Formats: sequence, C-alpha cells, structure tokens
Amino acid sequence: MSISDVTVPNDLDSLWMPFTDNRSFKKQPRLFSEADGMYYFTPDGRKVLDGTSGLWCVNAGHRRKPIIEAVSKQVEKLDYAPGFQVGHPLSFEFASRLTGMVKEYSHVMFTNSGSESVDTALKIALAYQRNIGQGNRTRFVGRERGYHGVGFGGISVGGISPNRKMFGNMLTGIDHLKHTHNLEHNAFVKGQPEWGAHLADDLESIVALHDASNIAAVIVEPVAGSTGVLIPPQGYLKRLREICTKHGILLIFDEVITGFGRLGDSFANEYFDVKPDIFTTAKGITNATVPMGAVFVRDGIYDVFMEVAPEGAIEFFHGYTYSGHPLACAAGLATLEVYREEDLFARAAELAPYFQEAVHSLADCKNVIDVRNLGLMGAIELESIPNKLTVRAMEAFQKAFERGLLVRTTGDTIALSPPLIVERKHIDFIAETVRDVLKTVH
Ligand code: PXG
Repeated sequence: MSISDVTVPNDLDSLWMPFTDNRSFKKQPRLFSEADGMYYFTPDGRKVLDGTSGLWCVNAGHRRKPIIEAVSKQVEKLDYAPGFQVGHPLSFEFASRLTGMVKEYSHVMFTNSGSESVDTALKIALAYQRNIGQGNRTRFVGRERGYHGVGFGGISVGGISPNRKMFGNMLTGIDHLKHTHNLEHNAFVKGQPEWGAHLADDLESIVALHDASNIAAVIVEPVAGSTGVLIPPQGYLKRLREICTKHGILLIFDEVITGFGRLGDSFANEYFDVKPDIFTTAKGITNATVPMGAVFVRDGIYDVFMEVAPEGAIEFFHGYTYSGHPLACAAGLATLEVYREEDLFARAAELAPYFQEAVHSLADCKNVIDVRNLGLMGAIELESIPNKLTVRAMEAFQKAFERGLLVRTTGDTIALSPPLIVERKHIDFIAETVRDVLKTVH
C-alpha cells in the first residue's frame, strides 16, 4: 500500500499518546492548535493561559519571532549534516555559547531530549571513572521521587514507582537516597525549608554499605520537578557535594527543568552555588521549538578522555544521529539571544517574590495541605481522596482548563511553571483561577 492509498479518517484513535490516560482523553479531547506568547488557542478559538510553559520548556513564551526566523533561515540553508566525523559551524558556535554561560564547565555534548541527556551523563560518568583508573565504580545513586526521563538508565536511577514497575530489572547496582519532601516539618514553607539538610547524610549510609570505591555517581534534580516541585532544604545540596567530593563520587545535577532561567538564574548550580561534575539540560535550551538537550561537563573531564584514548581513536563511543542538529542549534542560538536581550532570567528572579505570594495565597483553599515555591516553580498539594490518588488533582486540571488555564498535575499536586515572560496580571489570573477551581473540586 502506498501513502496515497491511506484514506482512514482522522479519528484520534491511531495515536498512542504518551503519559496519557488515552481512553479518557479520546472521550473528551483537549487540543491546542495555535499558541502565542503566554497563550494557547484551542481549535474552536478558546484562549488558554499557559501556566506550565508547555511541559516546563517554553521558557521564553510561544512562537517567538527571532527563533522562528532563525529556524526558517537554517532549514533553507542546511537541513541536516552528520555529527560523526564531520560537523557544521552552528553546533560549534552553539556549544561555545553554552559553555560561556557558566563558569567551570568547559564542554557540552548534544542530545535530543532530557532522557538522552541523562543516559549520556550516566555513560560519561562510568567511562570517566574507568579512564581515571576507577573501573570498579559502576554503581549509581539516585533519589526517591526523582524523575530522570524514561530511558532504561533514567528509570533505573529515577524514583517513581509506576515508571519502573513494568520494566524488569533495569540497570542493576542502583541505590536511592531518601526524598526530601516532609509535610510534618516543612508544609507551607516559602522558598527553601530550613529543616532537612541532614537527609543528604543518607549518602554516607549507602557508601558504608557498598564502599565508595564501587560508586560512580550520584544523580539528583536540584529541585525535583515532576513529582511536585520538591524544594531542596537549605544546605542539602552543598552537603551532597561535600560527601561526593570526599569519596571521589561524581555528582550529576539533572537540570532539564531547572536550566535556562526557571529559578531566576541561568542554571540551578549557579543559583545554589553548588557545582556538580556533570549536569544535564534540555527543554528550555531551544525554548522547545526544536527538540534538543545538552550535557555539560566540568573542566578537566573532557581532557581525561583526550589523554587516555590513543591518538586516532574515538574517545567516547556515544552519540545520536541528531546530536547538534542544525535546526536545533539555530533555535538554541536564537533562544539564548532572546533570553539575553530580554534579560529573562533576571526577570524571573524579580517576579519570584510576587509569584511566591500568589501561590501561597492559596494556602487556605479547600483540601490544600501544602504550598511550595522557588523561582518560577510553584506547587499546591491537595489531600488525596482515600483510595483515589490523582482524582482530585485531575478534576482541578480539567476545571482549570475549562476556565482558560493550563496547569500540570502530578499525584494530587498542581504544579505551576509559567513562561519567564509572565506578567503580574497573568500571575493574578493563575491564582484567581486556581482559587476558583478549588472551591468546586470535590
Ligand atoms: N530529567 C528531568 C529532570 C525532567 O524533568 C527529563 C529528564 C526527561 O526529558 P525528556 O525530554 O526526555 O522528556 C525530564 C522531563 C511533568 C513532566 O509533568 C516533566 C517532564 C516531562 C514531561 C512532563 O512534570 N520532564
């Protein structure tokens, strides 16, 4: 059968949607057909405020002209070039721009998504340890409630049970730190809680069990996004850094969400002033216009690979067909320019206190058991209906959607992460809409 023979109707059925309750969706579809700035538009012309930057990725807002123009220009000029053994100028230019954004990280490797960035980071960690004569270091440490994408590496170090339970043994040799979410001590704290730095000491117990000489790396999200915006307690990340350094364990930050301005600085490692050895990015790197990710490595890591491999040999056997794709690089360069010209990271920092007050103003709403925030990340946690986990938040999601606001839910938490171009009036609308919705949610 040729393509022209395909005459089946477009009935929503053929697509197996990712991370979606397909049967409910197909009974009651929610579609976006256009977007502009802070808004999505449905096919029937309804305007929906994007309270989540798509999926935490459209940091500069939708359909930005300079990015569109850069991608259009690039596709007219060079649609694709291989990245293995040949290259094209934009990928080098973009890599230089990225390493120029952050001190102490000399190189980046390109990927096409957060999941690929995580797998790449884990593989760099293993290969690096081997290259420095520490080949026994093959274990990884993740954290409960961590999300590191959906590759086998990412779900292995990740700490979300439904993302793991169907998929067998995954990577072996993984331990998980305790998560840092604690309602008893930290409910309704604004910003970083004071209680909880000691939870990092969990790493010492894991080291004691396996011996540091067997552990390659620890991976955590500086702020856990997907499981409901879990803010690191004050001093927690520093302590993890110290323990890793003491034991020769690499520290990896997964900055797929926290990168590119979300906290009001370029990256979380700058915001917290805690420097991991490797950090992963994706999403906001191109404002999500073209899929892309990048893994940053600290000064010295790349050099070890160059020194160890014999002259003429490939130093790291890893890469993707689309690593450094010309359209992604064009989108990325234009995106960085938009961030710079509009000073969007500083803007996020400036708006963070206003956003904080807006989300915390919802603390007295029905069923709310916690409110959390940092930068332009916010979460409102609802008490779950007994034996009906996620039902209450999904009702809130649907009702907000009907009222013209896109939120994200995870478990029974409503997560908010508006584009960094958000204005006070949009923040007011977000808070008012969520307040309104929570009045009627069961
Ligand atoms: N690491 C982190 C920290 C992420 O947040 C990934 C890796 C994987 O990225 P890709 O590009 O492979 O999807 C992510 C992705 C949500 C949500 O609702 C979060 C993500 C993706 C989709 C939804 O919280 N994060």
